[in-house]
Amino acid sequence: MCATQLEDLFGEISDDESNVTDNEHHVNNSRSKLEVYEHSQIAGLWCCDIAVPPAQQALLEPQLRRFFVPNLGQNQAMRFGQELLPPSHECRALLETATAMLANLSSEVLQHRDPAFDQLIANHYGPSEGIVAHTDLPRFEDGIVIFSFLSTRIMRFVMISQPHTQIDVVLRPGSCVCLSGDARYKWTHALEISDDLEELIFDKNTNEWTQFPKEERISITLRKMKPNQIFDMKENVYCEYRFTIPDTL
Ligand SMILES: O=C(O)CCC(=O)C(=O)O
Repeated sequence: MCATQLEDLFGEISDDESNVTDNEHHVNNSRSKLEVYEHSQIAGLWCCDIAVPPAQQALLEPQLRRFFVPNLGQNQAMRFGQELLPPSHECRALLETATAMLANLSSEVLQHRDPAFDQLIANHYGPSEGIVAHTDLPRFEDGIVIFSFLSTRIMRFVMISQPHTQIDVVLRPGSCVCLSGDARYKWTHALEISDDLEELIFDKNTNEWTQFPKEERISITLRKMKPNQIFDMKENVYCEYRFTIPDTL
């Protein structure tokens, strides 16, 4: 997809690099004009701070909300196959952006896989909800893309071989991360589960800590199943680990 196509879908995409620190590995993804960089401390974690501009977030919100029935406690939805999202302009753009994130990865296989994604998980979080530390299941290929919507939350990455090495990554609405290689296999990721209604976030631009209210959040995670995976829906692996307090990290 070329820049003009993405701009047709998302409107003008800013090239402003003022929010960027020097030690991040930057790629100005020429295919998409998305400003994508590799996290300076977590190899294979590719970040895009403005993956979905605010106007598109507003258009997507009602479409994403249809995944959930909060009154019935249904806060997670899975989709498999070719039609992961509603067939709208905005959802098509979201999938195109996710595919463009794969273009940053060094593996040509991942860059060109087709379909790029055939599995989706939509998660809805209340302020005290989160997800315990985990790596995604081996049944999924490398190259996992997570979009964040509605509010800012911290995703904590912990290096499995050195559990004291913990890195907090700020996920703002409209941002997107792609987990590959080390980030996918050698680090766990988690969102804090606690009754605290605020989170402390370090702002790398001002070098100051800021308190953010924890609010409702929606995430969309896109993955590709490995071949020949028999997925037993009754197994419901994800629901087992959601919203429970982990013993230890
Ligand atoms: O909601 C998120 O941002 C992360 C979701 C996730 O890690 C998962 O569903 O496995």
